[in-house]
Amino acid sequence: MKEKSQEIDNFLVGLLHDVVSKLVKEVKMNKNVNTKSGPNDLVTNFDKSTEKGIVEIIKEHYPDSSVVSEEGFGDDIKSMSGLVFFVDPIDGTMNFVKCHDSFASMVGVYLDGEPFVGAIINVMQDKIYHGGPELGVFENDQRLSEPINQELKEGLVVISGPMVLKNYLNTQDVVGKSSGIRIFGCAGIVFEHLLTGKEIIYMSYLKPWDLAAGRVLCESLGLSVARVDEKPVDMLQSQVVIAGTKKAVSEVLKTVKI
Ligand code: 2AM
Ligand code: CA
Ligand code: CA
Ligand code: CA
Repeated sequence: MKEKSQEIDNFLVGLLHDVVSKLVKEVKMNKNVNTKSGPNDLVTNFDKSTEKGIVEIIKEHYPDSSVVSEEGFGDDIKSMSGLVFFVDPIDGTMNFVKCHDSFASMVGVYLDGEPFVGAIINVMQDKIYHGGPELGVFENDQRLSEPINQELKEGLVVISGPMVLKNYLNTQDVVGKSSGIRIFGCAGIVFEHLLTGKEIIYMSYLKPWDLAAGRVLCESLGLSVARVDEKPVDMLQSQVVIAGTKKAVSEVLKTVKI
């Protein structure tokens, strides 16, 4: 299985580098922007074209796999059996539209429901975070070491803006117990920050493609990924997730009120 995960890891690194070289050219171009569920939920022509390209290449290389993706080019799956690729072509679409640098492309791969390989590319910095439980986690070619298991009071937290503003699930108490809050509007960039120890908690409502790659990488590097209701994480559902150091995640689970 290690050989298979290494092969998929190499495949994802090549695929996301190709995506980046195109997106960097497109970031300053006029974008065709549409709304989805509301005025802050955007999709552009580049989200769609990027996803279409990624899904086609995955299907060409792994024809027996399933693909779950945000903008509708993937499959509708009911089970996690076999090889499942989760694709978020542009994570942080609002940032992309506003020409902020914090956006990413992400692919997370699961084998029979278990985290297998993940890759997140920070497009504007051309840094790719990739690996899996059998490989370890890398920033480009550099192996990352496990972040220090800090307590909540020792580190910064990231919690989605709307959740904190409404004190949803008592999240303002979580912020009060920490070193402070940062908000980036891009799940992939926050996962990058957890892997490199810049922040120690990420709490947000995440869809499967927002979570898939980050969960693989966090768990492969000794970080915890839990559901706020402490049920097992379900990759076929959206859920409120708390990711971060083991100590801080356990403190957040005791602080939130569900
Ligand atoms: P996206 O840019 O791929 O849609 C977690 O907050 C993730 O949710 C973000 O990385 C972003 O991914 C998405 N998101 C942020 N604001 C959103 C909104 N208002 N509606 C829907 N999805 C949103
Ligand atoms: Ca979106
Ligand atoms: Ca996303
Ligand atoms: Ca997206």
